[in-house]
Amino acid sequence: MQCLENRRRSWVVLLLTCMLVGSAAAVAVSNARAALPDETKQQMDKRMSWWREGKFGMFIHWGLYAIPAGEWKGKKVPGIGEWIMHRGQIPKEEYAPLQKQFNPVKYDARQWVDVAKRAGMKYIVITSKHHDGFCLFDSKLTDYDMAGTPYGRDLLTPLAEECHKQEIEICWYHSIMDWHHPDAKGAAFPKYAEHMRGQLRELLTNYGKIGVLWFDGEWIGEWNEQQGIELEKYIRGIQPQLIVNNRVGKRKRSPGDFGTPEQHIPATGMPGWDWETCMTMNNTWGFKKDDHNWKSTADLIHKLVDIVSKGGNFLLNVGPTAEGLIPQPSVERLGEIGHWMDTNAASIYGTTASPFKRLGWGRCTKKPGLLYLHVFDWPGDGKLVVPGLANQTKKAYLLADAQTELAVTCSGESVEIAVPAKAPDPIDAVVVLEIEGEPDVAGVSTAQADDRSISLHARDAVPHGADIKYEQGGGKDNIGFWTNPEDFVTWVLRINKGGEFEVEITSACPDPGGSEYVVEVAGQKIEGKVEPTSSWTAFQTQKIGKVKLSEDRHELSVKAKNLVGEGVMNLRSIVFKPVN
Ligand code: FHN
Repeated sequence: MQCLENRRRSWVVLLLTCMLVGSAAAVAVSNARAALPDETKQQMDKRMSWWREGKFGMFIHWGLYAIPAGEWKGKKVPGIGEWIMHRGQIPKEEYAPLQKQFNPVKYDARQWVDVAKRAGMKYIVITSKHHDGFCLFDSKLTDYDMAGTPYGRDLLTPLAEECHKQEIEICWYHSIMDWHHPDAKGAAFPKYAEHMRGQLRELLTNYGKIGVLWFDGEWIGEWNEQQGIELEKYIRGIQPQLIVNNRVGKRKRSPGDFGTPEQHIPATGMPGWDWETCMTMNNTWGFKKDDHNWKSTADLIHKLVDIVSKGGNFLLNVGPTAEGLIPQPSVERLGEIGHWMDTNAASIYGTTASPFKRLGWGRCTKKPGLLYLHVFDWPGDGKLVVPGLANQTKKAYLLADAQTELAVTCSGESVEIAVPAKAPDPIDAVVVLEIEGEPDVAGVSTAQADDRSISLHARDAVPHGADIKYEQGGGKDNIGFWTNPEDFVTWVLRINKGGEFEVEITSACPDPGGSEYVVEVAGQKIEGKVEPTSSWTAFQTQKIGKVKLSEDRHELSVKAKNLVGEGVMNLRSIVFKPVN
């Protein structure tokens, strides 16, 4: 069954081809990481395959900071638990003796790996050394490690052994910044860098195959991109299959294999490159006894699905106690996520990003010939509407009940799936839609309202360029980071009732404003100049001209003619209001 008429489809295919060729070219230019000198794309794809397939990992922040657990000398220390030495302004000579108290007698690596595996996590990233410089392993290069604790044993060895046994990838977090080592700042830094390379050699030699080296603390002035490139080369010389995050450098597209947005999900993902959102389950990475602000299981599942639907991985954190226990609220949530994964793992592992810009009721992930429709808001009328899908559809069914086919019909340019009255899963029920060929989504950003007006919103736009992107939160809900006048943005709109329209633009731009731009649609151009407002979040609406639109699909572009100041503008929306 197919909903979109052939004529429209061929036009859409032509339009999309132009856009994809254009954007692919842009992506190819702007997203290519500095390829490793001796690695082809095929080799990198093979090296990244388990990580791209696995999607979901456990982050573990554990160390001496779990002992004070957010309190020092009877006073609560604000902020994230693993930063207590810094936030509490605790001198090294007062903090280091915590080593003599660290005795995680309840640590059970097998139980930790069981918890991760139960949740459906495919890899574990643990802090081998955080900013405080304390090593969770037995290092020959320092006494500030586990050998000097009452526990006396390397904590990473049993975890690595259990991960290898249970076929979970074991990965190391390692902080470049080090508050303890005497050479880790200023002119002595090269000496520290040599020490760090030595410890990385220990971590990549003594524990078997390692999946990822997850660097952090790269922001210090003593560290630069060239050092990152050299360090990446050094560690790959020890374990060539290693995957490395982009904090080996300065959190850019390279060096490193993947981007690391932290505590947030990029609104449109990070098209064209691998990326992983890392996130706490409460508000702290390292254990704090008074942080009970746990995210709900539903929220965590929605975050996992949202991330995967945008092409990313989810690294979800646990902060074990000083005794070696993963907090019970974390264990409970991970068990509930695992229960959801028992039914729905196929819609997560090995999937790729959604072909849809936005779905009002949820998200979509995909595999060849399969769309996994993640329904967060179950339709009350029993009709699940999939907008603008031009593919021939084969059949639909609940992932939880593949034996029962669901009726699929056309409704305008949308596919409608008849679903049960009650959601099979209150958090995220997955409907599978089998389609012919690659997803061919009409790419219509927005349709005409009943009053014939059309509102083009930033979240539905297609940004073109390395920096321009949709941003939200903190008063922003707009196309932003428009710092390169070569970058531009497009929408695709569908006009069912043609005519003449007045065009209004809503934007924000602090003084001086003044960048000039061109709005082009249906062969007509409107030139405009950005009016300054009081800030990047102080939006105002301006009438900028009139256009005539026929009943068809149209692509609209907004391009800068020049750049005055830091950015062209923050663009929130373009609205077409019918004239008379
Ligand atoms: O400063 C660290 C912080 O303690 C934590 O480890 C996070 C996790 O990604 N990384 C740094 C902040 O970006």
